[in-house]
Amino acid sequence: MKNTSSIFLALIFLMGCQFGPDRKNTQSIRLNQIGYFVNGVKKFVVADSDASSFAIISAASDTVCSGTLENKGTWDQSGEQVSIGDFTELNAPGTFKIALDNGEASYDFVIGDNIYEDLKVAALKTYYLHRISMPIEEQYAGIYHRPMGHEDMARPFHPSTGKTEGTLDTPGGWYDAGDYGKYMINAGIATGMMLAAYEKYPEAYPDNSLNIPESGNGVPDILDEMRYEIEWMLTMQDEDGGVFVKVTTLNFGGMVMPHEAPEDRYVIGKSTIASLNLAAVCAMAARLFEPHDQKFAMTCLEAAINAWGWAMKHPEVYYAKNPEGVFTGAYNDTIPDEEFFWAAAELFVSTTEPEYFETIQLKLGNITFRLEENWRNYCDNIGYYSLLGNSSPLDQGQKQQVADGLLSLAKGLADKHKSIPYQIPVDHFVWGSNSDVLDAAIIFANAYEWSSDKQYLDMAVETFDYLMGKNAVGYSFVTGFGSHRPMHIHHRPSEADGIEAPYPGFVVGGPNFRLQDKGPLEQAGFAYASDLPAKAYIDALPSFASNEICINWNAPAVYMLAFFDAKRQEL
Ligand code: 9MR
Repeated sequence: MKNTSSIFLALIFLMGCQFGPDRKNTQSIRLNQIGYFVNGVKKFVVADSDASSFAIISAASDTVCSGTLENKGTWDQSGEQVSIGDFTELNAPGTFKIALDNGEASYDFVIGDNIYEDLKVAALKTYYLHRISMPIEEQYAGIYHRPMGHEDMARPFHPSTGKTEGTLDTPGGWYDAGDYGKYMINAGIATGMMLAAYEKYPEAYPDNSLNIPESGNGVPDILDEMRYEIEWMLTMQDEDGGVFVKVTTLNFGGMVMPHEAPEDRYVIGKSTIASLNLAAVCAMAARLFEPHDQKFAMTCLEAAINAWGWAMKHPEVYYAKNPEGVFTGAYNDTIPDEEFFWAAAELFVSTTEPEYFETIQLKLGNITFRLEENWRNYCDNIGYYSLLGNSSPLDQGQKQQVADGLLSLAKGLADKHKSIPYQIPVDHFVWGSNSDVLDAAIIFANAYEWSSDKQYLDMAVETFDYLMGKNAVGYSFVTGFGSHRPMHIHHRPSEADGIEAPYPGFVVGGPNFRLQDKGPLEQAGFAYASDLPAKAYIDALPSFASNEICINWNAPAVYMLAFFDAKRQEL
């Protein structure tokens, strides 16, 4: 990039002032639709365009800098010819747009030093909006207020729990997604990731930052929100320490508001992996709540130890598939290794007991990123982050082992990032792919924390740009944010509440080449514009496979927004 030169200005003049204010927005410029940090890396993609240079235009229509586009070739995942523009050197705050030499222009964006403040709050506030057993009040939720959803008292046990009679009081928690179920495994990874964000960046969501009912109680709001979920998780523990899998109806229900949805919800399944998720989260909660509420911290610790004990005695009780007659989310998993590692790591950090160290000691350097389905494949990464944290009892040499694994993983992802034309570390787009992209950004964030290597900070920023619009469909993938944003998410309350704009702050699933919803979409008269993997996204209500929202997809966004909040000064 170079600063505005006289040659460039002359060129603009000769081209008939094509960078003027009346140019049309174009979909070929894929930028972060919120904007860029003043001192941070600033890149955008231009797809399938004959442009070769760009200018950045200020709100006063001045050309403040310019540059040439770097051709990155064709991306097999999107079929596009991709160029990158880089205006990192522009470090003036303000509102701008990108103009190309072929007459195309971008949406407006900002350059600032706190660009994500509103998004940060909204991304975590979605969890309040999803609370199950209390009314969501206008003073906290504005136009999205609603009556209480489900009481979830005296819910019958499904035979898959091993119980043939009786009921369970299991109130509280968050709705999982576009459906009204609550699932232990997904609760585990979502809550665990946000507790990890809190442990690392405790200043990101202090008391009074969210305007939730508990704001002002002296406890950081993020902990209050996590507690609402954890208290539900605790109700799911059986007397013997084992943990039930989910509370749902037998089938997914219609597109109605929570308080209009049926109460015929069952407690379903009991498994090793559900128990280990509870153990991991409650072990984290034990140390993080300790300064605020010792009694609750002790309750959590006891629950974690009991759940661990049950899992050790029953290491292969799998919820491999839904039992007959149950059709809600399965979160089926038959490989408990990651969960054993994660739970043991958190229990070790919180208790320093050698028993837990035994499970993790041979795997200290083994962090991996088995892309797809964070709830199934890489919840153990949270354990690795905890082992690197300030409360970790590992000695320096052991920590170095963990860090070496992390840095070698990050280096592999960095190589990928450089080789993929969009400059992101992921080129595999399945159900919930946006969370995979964010989870890769978290790996960069942790690599930066450990190494202070600036390339990882830049890559974390660029990877987040993908979420906000630097992607192959040109959408900001977060409701309520960005110039071109999802409006028709697969989310029952957003559909049924009569309000045009969906709940704000939700990360949608994103491109998914498997198109599991193609049939229902076609029946409803919709069609994916493309089945190329990175373009397999549609902003349509029936698209549960690309346009749903989910608690485990917002959680990594919350983590990254806490990270950016803490690193603003370094950006
Ligand atoms: O996020 C889950 C994804 O990884 C699975 O491939 C998919 C199919 O099993 O299920 C997703 O989870 C859904 C859950 O089963 C029910 N609530 C909505 C979740 C998001 O779509």
